[in-house]
Amino acid sequence: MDRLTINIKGMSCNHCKMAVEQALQTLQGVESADVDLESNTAQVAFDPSKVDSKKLKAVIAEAGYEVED
Ligand SMILES: [Cu+2]
Repeated sequence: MDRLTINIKGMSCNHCKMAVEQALQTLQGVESADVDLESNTAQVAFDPSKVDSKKLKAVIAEAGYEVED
């Protein structure tokens, strides 16, 4: 299991937190996704044989939030 911290712009409330976490959890291979609104980050645990960081970031962008590289 790999872990990745993703910096995200545009999250302001609990709804945003849930939207990002749910978007990540729809991806196959994502074991857990935890958003921290204070640091504007998502901590993701995932199986690197099923999903990669590109896909994780793409699904966040699709949910309407900006990923910082
Ligand atoms: Cu919000």
